[in-house]
Amino acid sequence: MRFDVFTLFPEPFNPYLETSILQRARASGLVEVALHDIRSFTTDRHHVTDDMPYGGGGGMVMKPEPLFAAVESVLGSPPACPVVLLTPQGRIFNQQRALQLVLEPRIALVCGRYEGFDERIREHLATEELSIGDYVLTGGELPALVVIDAVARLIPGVLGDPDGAMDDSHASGLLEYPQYTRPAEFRGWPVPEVLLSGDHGRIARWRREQALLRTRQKRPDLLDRARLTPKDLKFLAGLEPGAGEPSPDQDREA
Ligand code: JBB
Repeated sequence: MRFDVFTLFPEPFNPYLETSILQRARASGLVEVALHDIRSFTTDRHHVTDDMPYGGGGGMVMKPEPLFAAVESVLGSPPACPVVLLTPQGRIFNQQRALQLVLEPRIALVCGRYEGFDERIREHLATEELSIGDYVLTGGELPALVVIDAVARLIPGVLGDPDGAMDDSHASGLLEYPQYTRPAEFRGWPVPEVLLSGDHGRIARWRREQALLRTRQKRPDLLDRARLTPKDLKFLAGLEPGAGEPSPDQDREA
């Protein structure tokens, strides 16, 4: 699978792309990331990529010409692959969208800077807008890396373990159960006895119940869409009423 990234700042991508899983995936040819510097597609003497907004007001706007030239010269016109604009105006990226995007052989990721995009970029170049969450960022580069990372992990063979991706919390729809490693007691804090019991049936049941409990506690919104067995439902139904404490940032899901 190939990602074509369009950015004014290609350099900061490399350190992360050269790390661990992504590096191995690229070395084995499962993932290809091509970085394209939008500035190199300017045609004016000063390589300008932004300009003042029509109608006045503060901030600078990303000019359309260099970006259209970059995307069209790399992907053709019109591009045959999804052209994803990373922007706070996009739908929130999630595991479900990652599972759909991994089916594409090629994806273009467009990273903005300044205070916004000329609207014609949204209307006539992007096929989709994605956000990674509700906070203010300096540019679309970190969101693009997030999308690359989440999607690349889903390509068969990228993770060592063939069904490793299915173990991840968002794949199952529940949060992870608590995990421990040695020592069995640290500063007087013991590992739960069940995990030392060697009783694999009991351990599996405990882990599932812990995953259900903490999902209800921390992210009750996820329970609606989790695939739950009749046994899971019975377990949840037997709990004291009242879901999780509302946490300060739990203005999720309206
Ligand atoms: C940036 C992603 C875009 O599309 C917008 C917008 C607003 C402010 C800045 C930018 C371009 S840089 S930050 C996160 C892209 O509304």
